[in-house]
Amino acid sequence: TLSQTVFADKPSANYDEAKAPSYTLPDPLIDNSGKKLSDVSEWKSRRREILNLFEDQVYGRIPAEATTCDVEVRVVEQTDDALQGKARRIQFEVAPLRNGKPLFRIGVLTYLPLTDHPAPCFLALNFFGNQSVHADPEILLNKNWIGNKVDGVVDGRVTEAARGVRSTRWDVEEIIGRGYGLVTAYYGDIDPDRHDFTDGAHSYFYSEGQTAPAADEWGSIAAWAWGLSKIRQAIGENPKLLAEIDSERMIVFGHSRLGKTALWAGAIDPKFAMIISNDSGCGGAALSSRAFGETVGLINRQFPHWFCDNFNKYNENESALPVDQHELIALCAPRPVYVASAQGDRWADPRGEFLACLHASPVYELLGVAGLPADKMPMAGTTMSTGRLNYHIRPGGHDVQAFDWRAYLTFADRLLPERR
Ligand code: GTR
Repeated sequence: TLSQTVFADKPSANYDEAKAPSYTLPDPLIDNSGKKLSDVSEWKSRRREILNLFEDQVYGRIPAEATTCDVEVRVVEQTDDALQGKARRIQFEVAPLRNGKPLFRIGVLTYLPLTDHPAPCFLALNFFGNQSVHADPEILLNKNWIGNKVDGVVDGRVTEAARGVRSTRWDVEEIIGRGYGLVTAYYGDIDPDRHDFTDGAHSYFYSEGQTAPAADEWGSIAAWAWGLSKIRQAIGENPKLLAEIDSERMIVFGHSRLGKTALWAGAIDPKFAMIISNDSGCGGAALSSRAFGETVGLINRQFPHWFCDNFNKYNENESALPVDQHELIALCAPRPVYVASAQGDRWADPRGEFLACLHASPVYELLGVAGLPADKMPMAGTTMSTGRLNYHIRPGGHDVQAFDWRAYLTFADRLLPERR
């Protein structure tokens, strides 16, 4: 399956702390000219510099036309009697527009608590289609190509047997019971996860004659992050959805490659109120400089379409990186960010994920809020109860489990802004 077995320790990687290279991280509070920031008013322009570096060197720039395009919403299905009468379900489509015409459609599934006010929501992409999230027979089956292997996906197409195949990763009842909604879409509706730039979001925004993104233009992670932002935009502009979903209290969440995506979505879209990265690893929350577990070279060779081509410059050459992933977390400041690891997921470098939070903390402090409330890795299975940056490592493997969801819900209870 996509979880433990395939992505456990891989022999080609280093797992020995003693063999991790020594490195000096770029300081988020020293600007490109070498000047140390002395005042919070200087953060805005420093943030722009860091964002530019990530755009040019890591994830790639999203074309301006894609960033600014309008979106259309089409509600497809709705009931107040979902999940044995405990939830409202709304299924809708979001279409980016050009000249008023839909380019393609992203299918969105929403479960909401039966409250009388718009609910704060987790917005998350999924790996296997919306029907994988819950066994609910009314979820529309995904019709697009799915490359990941799972029960019920036959020759890249979803069948009835693919209902609920990843329900253990989505604690829908717990989320609803605690007063939150879940908004989810299949990442392949935005861009199929394969090394092919003739399809998906990229293909709609090429300039005349262009067939692939330039070296500093968006890879698939940036496309997925853009899709998350478009879904948020669509909700924020639609009166019907706004009555159900509190668009100012949307938490962007993702696991693994989609955890990398959630962090980048938080960086490019300041309207996400909170950001959660579950086992995101290399190119997500883990420091690239440590070259522990999955490295820049390993990820670029296995997934040449995820990042922009410029990122290849740092294959086996991490010391040349002008940014590292603690600065990705810093781009989200002062918004709350939760980073989670799993003990059995050494491929994702749990210590590197912890250290990225630690080294993002000074930016939170400059902005006048508490960052990570620890300077040593916490014990496995424990959570933190203060700070706007939180981290845990739980026992078990590369996965999303009930422990993770409970920690995220408690974090959201504590730190989401008050309802307006
Ligand atoms: C792996 C990849 C990881 C992680 C994982 C996943 O193959 O090496 O970076 O993204 O896929 O998304 O499950």
